[in-house]
Amino acid sequence: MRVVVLTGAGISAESGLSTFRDSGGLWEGHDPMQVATPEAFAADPDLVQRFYDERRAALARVRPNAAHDALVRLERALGDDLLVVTQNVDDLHERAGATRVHHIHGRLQSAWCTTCDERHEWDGPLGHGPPCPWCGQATLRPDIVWFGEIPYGMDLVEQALWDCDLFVSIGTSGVVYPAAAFVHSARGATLELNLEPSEGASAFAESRQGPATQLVPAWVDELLGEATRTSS
Ligand code: BV8
Repeated sequence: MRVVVLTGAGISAESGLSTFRDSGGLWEGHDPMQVATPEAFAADPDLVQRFYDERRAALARVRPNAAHDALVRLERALGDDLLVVTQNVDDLHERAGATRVHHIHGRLQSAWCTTCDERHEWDGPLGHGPPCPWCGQATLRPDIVWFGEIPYGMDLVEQALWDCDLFVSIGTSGVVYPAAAFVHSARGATLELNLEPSEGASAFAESRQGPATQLVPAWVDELLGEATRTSS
């Protein structure tokens, strides 16, 4: 059973990280086109760096929840037959113990030098213009895929969607592309787990509503239960 799981901000909501579009979500605080675009970074780098410095600092105040933990249980059972493709830039999947995670929109804890093109693990702020550890230039930007930029590892993702037996989408509104179109590339069965039906809910064979910390552990139990039953 090869499974591809897509996650969005909804899986980290119960850990205390605000989502993008829900009321009080990030976007209300900051106009997305103001902060998550290369144009915005060119126009006002301090604003964009502050936006991401705040979110990077917030990671220290939150921890993975039962939904992240359940996906680690699934990884332990499926091994290489599981791939978690996340739109999230937080590190909660990895802090739960996940190893098979691909961040298509980058990571808060990575800094990218626009002079030497090197990427560096980064926990602190970038707003004060620290030098690049490799070339020394003060040209480090958040290693985040902004609107208008090409998501990371699309070939890997498209191949996994083509090969999968089951595609499951968790905690995403289905508004941002190309992630919102993955359900159409998935050749296997499709399932959505979300607080409310997403924009693309009708494209899924099944759509369940509820909080991720309840839906995801229950679904993993079900899948592993099935796996145990069919293998015995
Ligand atoms: C690109 C990083 C070319 C930054 C992000 C086609 C049609 C229309 C537009 C486009 C199109 N193709 C491209 C575009 C343009 C654009 C786009 O999609 N615009 C939208 C706004 C219309 N896309 C791009 O620019 C992309 N680049 O297309 O390049 C290309 C494409 C393919 C191959 C080669 C080249 C780049 C997009 C990436 C932008 N960066 N994030 C940052 O984090 O600051 S996007 C950002 O928003 C997130 O990463 C995420 O991807 C996205 C959506 O957010 P969600 O994660 O879904 O969160 P949201 O708040 O929206 O929803 C939360 C959901 O969870 C809700 O449904 C809620 O009900 C649920 N929920 C809440 N609590 C819970 C819960 N569920 C369960 N339990 C809970 N407790």
